[in-house]
Formats: sequence, C-alpha cells, structure tokens
Amino acid sequence: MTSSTPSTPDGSPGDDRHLEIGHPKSAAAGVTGVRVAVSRAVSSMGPRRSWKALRGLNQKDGFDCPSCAWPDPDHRAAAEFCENGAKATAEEGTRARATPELFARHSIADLDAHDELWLGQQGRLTTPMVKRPDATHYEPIGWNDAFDLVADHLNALDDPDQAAFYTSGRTSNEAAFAYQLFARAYGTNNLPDCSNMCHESTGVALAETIGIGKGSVSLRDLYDADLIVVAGQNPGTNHPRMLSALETAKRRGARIISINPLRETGLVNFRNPQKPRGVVGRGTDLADLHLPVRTNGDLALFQAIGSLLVGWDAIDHAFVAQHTVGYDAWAAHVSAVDWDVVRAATGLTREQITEAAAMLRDSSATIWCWAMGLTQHRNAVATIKEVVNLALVRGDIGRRGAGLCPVRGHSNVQGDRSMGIWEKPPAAFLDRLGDHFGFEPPREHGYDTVDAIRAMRDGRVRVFFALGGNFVQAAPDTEVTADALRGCDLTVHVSTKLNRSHLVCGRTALILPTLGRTEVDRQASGEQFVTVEDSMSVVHASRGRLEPASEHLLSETAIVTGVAEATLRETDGTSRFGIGWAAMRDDYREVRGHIAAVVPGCAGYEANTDRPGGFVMPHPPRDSREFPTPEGAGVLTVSPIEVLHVPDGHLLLQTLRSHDQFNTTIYGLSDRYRGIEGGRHVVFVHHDDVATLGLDDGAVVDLVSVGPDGRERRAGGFRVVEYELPRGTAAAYYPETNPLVALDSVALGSNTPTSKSVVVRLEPR
Ligand SMILES: Nc1nc2c(c(=O)[nH]1)N[C@H]1C(S)=C(S)[C@@H](COP(=O)(O)OP(=O)(O)OC[C@H]3O[C@@H](n4cnc5c(=O)[nH]c(N)nc54)[C@H](O)[C@@H]3O)O[C@H]1N2
Ligand SMILES: Nc1nc2c(c(=O)[nH]1)N[C@H]1C(S)=C(S)[C@@H](COP(=O)(O)OP(=O)(O)OC[C@H]3O[C@@H](n4cnc5c(=O)[nH]c(N)nc54)[C@H](O)[C@@H]3O)O[C@H]1N2
Ligand SMILES: [Mo]
Repeated sequence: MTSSTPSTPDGSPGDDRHLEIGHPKSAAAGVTGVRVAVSRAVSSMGPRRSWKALRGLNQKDGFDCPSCAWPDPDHRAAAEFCENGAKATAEEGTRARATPELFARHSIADLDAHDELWLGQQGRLTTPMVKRPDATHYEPIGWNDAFDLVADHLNALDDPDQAAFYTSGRTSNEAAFAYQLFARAYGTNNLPDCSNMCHESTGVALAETIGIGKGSVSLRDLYDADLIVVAGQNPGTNHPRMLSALETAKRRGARIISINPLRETGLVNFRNPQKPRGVVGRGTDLADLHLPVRTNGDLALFQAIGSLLVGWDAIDHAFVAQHTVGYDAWAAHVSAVDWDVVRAATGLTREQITEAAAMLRDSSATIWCWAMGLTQHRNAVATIKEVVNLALVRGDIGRRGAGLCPVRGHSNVQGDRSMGIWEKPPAAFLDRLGDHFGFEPPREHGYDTVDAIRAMRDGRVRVFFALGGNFVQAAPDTEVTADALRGCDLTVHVSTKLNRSHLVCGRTALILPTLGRTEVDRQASGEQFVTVEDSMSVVHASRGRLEPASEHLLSETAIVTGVAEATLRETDGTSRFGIGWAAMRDDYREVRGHIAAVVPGCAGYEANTDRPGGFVMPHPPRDSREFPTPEGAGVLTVSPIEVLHVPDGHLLLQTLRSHDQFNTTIYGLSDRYRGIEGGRHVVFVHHDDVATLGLDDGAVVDLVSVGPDGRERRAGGFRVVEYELPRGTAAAYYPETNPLVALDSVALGSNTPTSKSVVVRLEPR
C-alpha cells in the first residue's frame, strides 16, 4: 500500500488505541443527541458563534443545513436541526485555521502522514496555495495568478476532453450553473460528480421507468402515508430530521417497514428532542416490521413480494391499465419466482416476506424510501426498478400519501444535477444552453467518476478540477485513484478544509479556499444569497450568517467565474461567446436570470426562490400522473435475479457511515448507536461466522478482496466485532475500506461503485 492510502498507512490503525466496544443503543437522539450537538458546536465555534450559527440553521431567513438533503417542514421547530447538522455546522464554523504557516511548517509528505480527523482539525483554509512541480511544500499564491495558472494549463491541452470537472454536492445552484456553463463553453461534458457514487442508480432506474430521475413525494405525503418502507437507509445517523417526519406519520396512523441487514438504532426507537415526550419519555417505536435482509438480497425480496401481490390480486388494475406498460410480462416473471433462490438471496423466511407483502396489500398509500443500501450494488438499477414496479402496480405514484422517496445525500446534490452538472446532459438542456448563450455546446457524453479515474490512470485526462469534495477518499480503489491523480499535470481543489485530495495531487496543484454556506457572501452589488434544492425538489434561498473564516476567501461562484474569465479570454481581451462572467460574480441575480432561461421548470426563478418556502420543481408523474418516458406511461420492467456468489470462507462486506462522520470528513470517533467508541477500524461480523472462520471476537484482521482484474486488495488492522447482522455478511466504515472496492466493480447501467457488496476474506494478523 502506498504511503498515502490513508488512515491505515502501514496497516496499524493509529486512531484506534482507545477503541472501546459497547452495546448498540436501542433509541436514537433524545437529550444525548442535543448534548453532543451543542457541546461539539461550542468547542469548535465558541458560544457566541454557535448561538448565531445554530439559530440560522434551516430557518426561513437563514442558511440551508450543509449536512443532508432532507427537506424543511413548513412549520419549523425553533431549532430545526439535528445532532449531525450541528456537527456539520461546527465543522465549517470552527475557529481553527489552516494558514500558510501550517503549510510552511509541514511538507506535503508530513501532512499526508496524518489521518483524516487530524487534517480536518487543522481548521478552515485561509489562503490560495500552490504546489509547483517537484516542490515538497505548498506555498501561497495570489488569486489572479491562480486563475491564470489554471487557464494556462487548460489552454495548453490538445483537447478540452483532457480536463475533468468534478463536483461534490454542497455546491450552490449558482456556482453549479456557472461551473457547467464554463466546462461546456470550454468544450467538454466531463462533469463527474459525487452523484455518480451515490444515487446514480436511482437516477438511471427512475428515468427509464417513470421518465424523471427524482423522487415523487413531498413532506406532506410522508405525514399522510399509510405505510412507509425504509430500505437500505440509516436515517438515525444520516438523515436524523427524517425521524421527526416518520414520528409524525406514525402518530397519524402510518406503519413502517424497515429493510436492512442491520437493526439501525433510529428505526427501532426514536426520542424526538424537540418534544417533551422525547426528552423524558420512552420515545416512539418506529418500525412495525424489521426485515433483516441479507446484503444485496433486495431484488429477490421485492420480486417475491410482487409474486404474492399478483397471487392475491392486490393490484391497482385501473392505474396499471391507464398509466403503465409491461404489466403482463412483469406479472408472469414475478409469479415464477423461485422461493429457494429468494431464501438464499434474502436470508428471510417466506413468513417474513408474506407479512411485509400483506402490509403492502392492506395499505391505501405507500411511500418507498431508500438510500445507499440499494444504490451501491451490481444489481442496484434492477433493484430500484423493482421498487418502481411495486409502486406502479399499487398505483402509488401521483397520489396523496404515496410515492417514491429516494433520500438524497449531500444537501444540494439534486440541485447540482438540475443545474446541468451531468456528464450525460439531455440534448434539450444543451439546446437551451447553446441558444441562450450563443454557442454550440459539446454533444458527446463526458466521463463520470469511474470513467474519469480510468481516463486519468491512462493519461487521457491531464487536468482535474474539483469543486468541493475529497475525491481520493470518496472514490473506489484508493490506490488506483491516488495514482490517477498523481499522474495529472494539474489538480485543483476548491475547498473549505484541508483533506487528503490536496496531498495526493498532480505535478502542479492548487488549493483554492472558499466560503462555506454558513458564511456571509459579499460581492460588488452587496450581500448575496444562493439557492439549493432538497431531496423533494423544493428550491429555496440560503443566506449565510457568520463572518467569513478569512478575508482572503472567495465564494465558489467567484472562483468559478474567475477561472472561466481567465480561461476563456480571447487575445483581444473579450470574453469568448460574449459570456458575462464578471456580471454573474458581482450579482448572483444575473446567474439566476440565466438559470430561469435555461433550466426547465425555473421560470420566475428569482422571485420564486426568494420567498419563504421557495418553490417546487415540476415532476409530471407526481403532479399529474404523466410519465415523460418514450412510451408515455410508467414502464414495468423485468429483471433476472442474480444471487451474488460468496465463496466459502468469505463474507459480503458493505462499507457504511458511522454516526460521527460526514462522508470523508471524520468528526470524531464515536459511533454511539452501534456502541463503538474511540476508533474506526472495526469489522462487524455475525457471532456464528466469527466462530466458523476460526476467529475470536476482538481479533485483529486484514480485509482482503479480489477484484474482477484478479488483483488482491487489502485494508489492514480491523478489530472483529460480533454484531447482529445476517450470516455471511459483514460491515465496516467508509472511507477506510475504499481500497477494497475495485474500480471495475460497478452497478450495471449506472457505473456506480459497488460499495455495499464487496466480497472479502478476513486474514488474521
Ligand atoms: N451525518 C451524516 N449524514 C449524512 C452523510 C454522512 O456521512 N453523515 N452522508 C450523506 C450522503 S452523501 C448520503 S448518500 C447519505 C447516505 O445515507 P445512508 O444510505 O443511510 O448511508 P450508509 O451509511 O451508507 O448506510 C446504508 C444503509 O443501508 C444498509 N444496507 C447496506 N446494504 C444493504 C442491502 O443490500 N440492502 C438493504 N436493504 N440495506 C442495506 C446499511 O446497513 C445502512 O443502514 O447520507 C447523507 N447524510
Ligand atoms: N466505500 C464507499 N465509498 C463511498 C460511499 C460509500 O458509502 N462507501 N459513499 C459515496 C457517496 S454516497 C458520496 S456522496 C461520495 C462523497 O464524495 P465527496 O462529496 O467527494 O466527499 P465529501 O467527504 O463529502 O467531501 C468533503 C470535502 O468537501 C469540502 N467541502 C465541504 N464543504 C464545502 C463547501 O461548501 N464548498 C466546497 N467547495 N468544498 C466544501 C471539504 O474540503 C471536505 O474535505 O462518497 C462516495 N464514496
Ligand atoms: Mo451521497
């Protein structure tokens, strides 16, 4: 393993000296959640700044929480935030600073020897920094010189497709729109984004079946649902405010099914910290039925449920006839399901599956929620299409209290896609963009995340630009990705905080420090707001409240327009295609004017976003049961079941989040709900598997996987923890396990890394 395949450089987990294994908790949140939130905030921001920041979170005149994409209710609590939202705010609002002195004191190699937690603890970046070819250290650089450096590199490429422009999902709509415009005016659709590793399987499955890649419910629908299925998602940790919505639904009579290999704490019992009964009482039992599905078994499970529904004739035939195609083929396929295969794939009994199917049969309105537990498998697209099949045959789309609810990750990942951050842009979007700005955008599809890594590895991409994110840690196959980045002529990171991707960099590298969403954004025309879109297609304004971390910071929009201006400046000093970058930078209303003209559904954007609650993007299946597919109907699809083969002596590993991280940002070492404190190098294994594999609880093992290329991959020094999960499966934290996910192991149809199904063996040390 190379020195900078992070966190476990030599396989001895440095952060795990104080690892303590306790029992999983039975209830989520409650006063402990509030206490942790407030104490983390105060310790990094101080009391005054904490008060100011937390008071502005998700309020109508405040800023959108930089954590997850769960929507804000119309009637907000005085403090509409959760423990992890507060941690995200504290992470950004910290008083610590990663100044030029830090970079002078530490060589890049020195910095690279530290783990993610330490890097983050150095605080907010303050100054643009450059690493020159062969330099050992980063040194300061002026903004204009930085922009010119990027421009020189881009303009020296033989072909615009030798550059890739990555986006992480915190970027505002304004910055995202300007960024994709820049990439296309420069000449490429190489716009990989975090979505390619996240909900891409959802986008592909929904676009093919209902004609639009977004969910079809509102928050109101959740409150009105009769049944809510939560599959492959851990809301107690990753979308804690969703628990309040589930609690409301529950109190209004909804039932909840949880489908998850793990009995995740929030879904079992929730103590709502906003309500007296949550603070002192025993909380609300959320899930009525928990199906401990075997990892990757959901496709078989959903087809088995389908076969029961067909057998009971619990089908909405009127809806099927009027709004769908493909019913007969689907019904014949699921009716022929082989229950032995189902048993093997799901690890569930026929009784358990029948109980779930009966709940669906008896439900007048069902909502399907899902996240990474469904999207990051080889059969992810097929699995999500099977969810759509069940929703369609029950008439659960475009109906109050019912629908599809993919729960997005990053707070603005959905908005970024709406703004055109997409390597496969629809032709109609390019037409509008080209007409509005008077140029012919490139038509050829660009590289997604996995293809961008392949292209860097093979020398076909030479400049890598990242608007946010931590590419080397988030992407699969850490060593391959690290080598790919190191092979670039130039890597550029627009970032708020120091991370590994600044250290595993190209021959020339830039760190461009930027404002976070919590901060006041002042431009020539005065204070600006930005806009974001949540998981339920609500677009609204976000206004930072805190003073910027440094006077040298520029906003993301200012950085993008600055780079664009420098790159697309003609020899006579005019801007290529006459695009007015400075006007957009000086006044974001200018960007929003362009958004209104180019992005479908955004007419009147300025007025609609700058009002309480914002506006909802159009969604034909949700709004009028119209399906913008070629068939003009919801498409029922047939997918063969493929049972993942796990050889003897191996386990199927899923890589997941602890309660104390945001993706690659490690807040701390407390995965409270799972009873893990003081370290992250643990692998959860069923008691009987521990015995069968000849291991002991607490043994230290290496995790070893073999990719499609036949090459062995290893992540070292994990403590075996006996845990309640299905036989034959295992779980460990991301990103420590990313070296195990082979680059070529991807979901069929979406190219999403299969981070939730990695076949591993455990090698004792
Ligand atoms: N605090 C915090 N909030 C976050 C994030 C964060 O890191 N920290 N990340 C954000 C982002 S970008 C995203 S995408 C979301 C992620 O939100 P989640 O998808 O909830 O995140 P994961 O931790 O990956 O959890 C996946 C869940 O799926 C289950 N699972 C795994 N494999 C399977 C399977 O085969 N079938 C089923 N049915 N279940 C399975 C796991 O046991 C786990 O409960 O959260 C967002 N919010
Ligand atoms: N094995 C495995 N791998 C996974 C996953 C998994 O479940 N398992 N999940 C995948 C998923 S769902 C996702 S979404 C990706 C996440 O991939 P990314 O989005 O690339 O990763 P993050 O960790 O969210 O990025 C964190 C960095 O963003 C920067 N940042 C934070 N806020 C801002 C801001 O406001 N502006 C700018 N410009 N920068 C900012 C900070 O410098 C911080 O270090 O990872 C994927 N990788
Ligand atoms: Mo994500």
